[in-house]
Amino acid sequence: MMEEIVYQRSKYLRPMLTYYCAGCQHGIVSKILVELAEEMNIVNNLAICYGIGCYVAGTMNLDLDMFPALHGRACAVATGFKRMRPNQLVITYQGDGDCASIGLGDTLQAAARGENFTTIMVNNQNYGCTGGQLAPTTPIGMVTNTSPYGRSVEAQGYPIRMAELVANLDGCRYAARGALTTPAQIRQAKKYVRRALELQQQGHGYTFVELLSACPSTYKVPFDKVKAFQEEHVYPVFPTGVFKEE
Ligand SMILES: Cc1ncc(C[n+]2csc(CCOP(=O)(O)OP(=O)(O)O)c2C)c(N)n1
Repeated sequence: MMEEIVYQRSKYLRPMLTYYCAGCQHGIVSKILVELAEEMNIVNNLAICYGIGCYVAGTMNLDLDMFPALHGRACAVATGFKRMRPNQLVITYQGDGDCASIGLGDTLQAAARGENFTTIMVNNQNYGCTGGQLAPTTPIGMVTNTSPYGRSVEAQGYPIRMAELVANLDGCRYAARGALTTPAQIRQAKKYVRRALELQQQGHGYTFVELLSACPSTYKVPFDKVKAFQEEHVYPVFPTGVFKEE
């Protein structure tokens, strides 16, 4: 009987173990990136500037051109890179701690300047790689290592919704938020990243895609409760969709 191959791992995803925790969705973003790089035929013209977080180890899984920035500085580094190489497609790959906390100024200024690159911010609602501390994106009530009684408005204030915030800036042409748990969410998230890259190809200014990842190691719930946890605590705070397209 002939076997029909219906799916193959992208050759740009290295055949090696991942360093991500079980259930982490950074790896799904890796898959989206290599698939889009192949499908859009941009492998030789793509440069990914990554910040500091769990995803630093994950970069080893990708056979794409990548370079690091200091924690929070990816949008500043990518600005210089893109201005020197305007024909190259540039992505900053950042966590919510990297992009929305220490790097918030860099992100908003790049968006306001209308820099022509794409930021992918993976929002796992905490600082994952340093052990699960509270981030600007931690929902009210969520327990982290630095909010053991749950985030409270009195102590830590409100979470920041980055996609909506960036969408308010004139230099931002595209802002969307996707999720990565169900196959339908993953397909939609890939469409958001593709659209951002297409707009960048057309020279349309700053494009931003926030992707909601689970962080089972720090959620402190069993794996089979992660989806329910996201539905109860994460999606109500961070609605998915396109917030700006110009
Ligand atoms: C200037 C500086 N401050 C602090 C750190 C420590 N640090 C490393 S990663 C990180 C947070 C990463 O969180 P996030 O960007 O959300 O990525 P995640 O690990 O959750 O994917 C911090 C605070 C650092 N490396 N450099």
